[in-house]
Amino acid sequence: MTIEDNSQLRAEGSVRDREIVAARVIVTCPGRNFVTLRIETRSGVYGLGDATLNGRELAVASYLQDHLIPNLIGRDAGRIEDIWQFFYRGAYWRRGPVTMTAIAAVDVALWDILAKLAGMPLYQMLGGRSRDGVLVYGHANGKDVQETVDEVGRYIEKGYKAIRAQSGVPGIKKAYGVSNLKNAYEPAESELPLETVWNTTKYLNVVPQLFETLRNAHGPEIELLHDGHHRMTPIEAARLARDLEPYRLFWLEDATPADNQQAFELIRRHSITPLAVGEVFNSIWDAKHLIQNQLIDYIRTTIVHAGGITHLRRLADFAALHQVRTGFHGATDLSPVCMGAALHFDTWVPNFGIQEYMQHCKETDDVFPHDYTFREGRLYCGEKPGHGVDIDEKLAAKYPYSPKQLPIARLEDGSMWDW
Ligand code: KDG
Ligand code: MG
Repeated sequence: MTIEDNSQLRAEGSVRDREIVAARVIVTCPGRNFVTLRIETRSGVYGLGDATLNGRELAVASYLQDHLIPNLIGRDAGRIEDIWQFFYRGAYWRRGPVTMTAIAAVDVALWDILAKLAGMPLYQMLGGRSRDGVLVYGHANGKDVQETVDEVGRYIEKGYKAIRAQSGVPGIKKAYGVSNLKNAYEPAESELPLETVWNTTKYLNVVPQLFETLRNAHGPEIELLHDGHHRMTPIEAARLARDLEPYRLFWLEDATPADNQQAFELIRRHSITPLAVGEVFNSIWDAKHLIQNQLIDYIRTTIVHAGGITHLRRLADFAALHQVRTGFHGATDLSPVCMGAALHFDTWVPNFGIQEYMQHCKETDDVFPHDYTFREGRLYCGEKPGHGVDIDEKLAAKYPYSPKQLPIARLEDGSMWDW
């Protein structure tokens, strides 16, 4: 047999090994709901993708089960780009959070398979390390300014170098980002949406006070972040961004809804506080004007909600051309599978900014064994082939789905507002 014959046989063998023979959706609730896609190849090597869309989990599960999985069987798992294009470009109905979350789950599972077959950690497949560890920010909150300041102190003691601070607001019963007990903040807490009441004037009176007290208490070095969670109008957001300038925030997030990307021009005109947005975006088109016009400094869109690694890579490269850095969403409603994939991406991406890190509860960590670790304010992805996150299906089966939706917000006169 010639060398050519031999390599032809090897290539055919690899394609046979990579053939997708099965795929299934696993829905579980170890502390909160998660949807996971598992794709298996003829070789027995399998990959996992996160498909969790908070409060809309079963819509994505159905999109996968009823529409994508039947198209996957028999395909070559190594044709990641073509499969992505098949599901995105091939579908007449494009984009939207449900579609793009389902495509992301497929894409991440395929990257996981490819890296496992290559025997390499995923970051290596993307182009290798750009950094040793990934700077993360934790979540501190309290019922008032002093409690929040104390909580930030506790995060500093735990080694965090960047901390998001959210405080309760006098006159608002349930301010965004503030937990009831000492547990991590978990907004999807009831089967039908909890109705909360919002007042921007009251909020705007507290936030500058919070950051003045934080800087006085904890000094100039710690990186401080804040999430406006889409509540302000553009001119209110501009005012807050300007009021916060003396306290040098790392970023002000979701200052105003970005459905109209031009809205950020007004904030930019008035302030030099860095801006972050995009956790609810699901494609590069949601961010095009914002990035091209340098209206933001950080793009929050992450792997699970925007078409996976294949699409995020394009978004990050486009952002790099305009000095916009990544700052991936990493709340607890994104599963450890998403976190694992995100950390490999963060380890590679040249224009990395920061990664959000809200720790999962023990039940979640037990269902999703993973090899990423936290040390001195940074997360480190592991060296196992793939993205390094697995699922214990027997344990997952002990936590049945529990329907929960995110809250809604109304103004004091009853009008609907952005939550
Ligand atoms: O599902 C919604 C949460 O992920 C979101 O409210 C968390 O805004 C958030 C953040 O910045 O983590
Ligand atoms: Mg946010």
